[in-house]
Amino acid sequence: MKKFVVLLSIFGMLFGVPSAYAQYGYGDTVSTAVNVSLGSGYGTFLQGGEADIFVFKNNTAQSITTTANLLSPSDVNYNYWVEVHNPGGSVTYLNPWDNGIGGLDSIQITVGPGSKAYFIVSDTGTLSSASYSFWLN
Ligand SMILES: [Ca+2]
Ligand SMILES: [Ca+2]
Repeated sequence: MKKFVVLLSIFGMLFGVPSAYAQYGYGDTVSTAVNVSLGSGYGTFLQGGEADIFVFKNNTAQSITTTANLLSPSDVNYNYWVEVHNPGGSVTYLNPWDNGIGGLDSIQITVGPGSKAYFIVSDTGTLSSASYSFWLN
């Protein structure tokens, strides 16, 4: 556990990410998605049979453009897709480019006023004992 904290701290220093911990069993559904804000993120573990869902809510009157980033642990490939839920009820789906094992998968998105962007993180069949990181910048 101590090692994990140190690694996270180093990561935070490298990327300027204010990291926090998601909890097991947390963010498993759209209704319990973990809030993320611009310039912040999470370092956490993926467990078997669960999803980790993050959400960015644009509560302003302006469109907001941000880049989402998922850094897989060095020994596995995790992926995510984006669902932008618009106030009118429509949903836009986006898939970041997959950079494979240990890769950084990033995508720039624009979230309109009142829209919510959900980020659904999943494994590709293999879980790691190491943490992954997800953040917006
Ligand atoms: Ca979860
Ligand atoms: Ca990936």
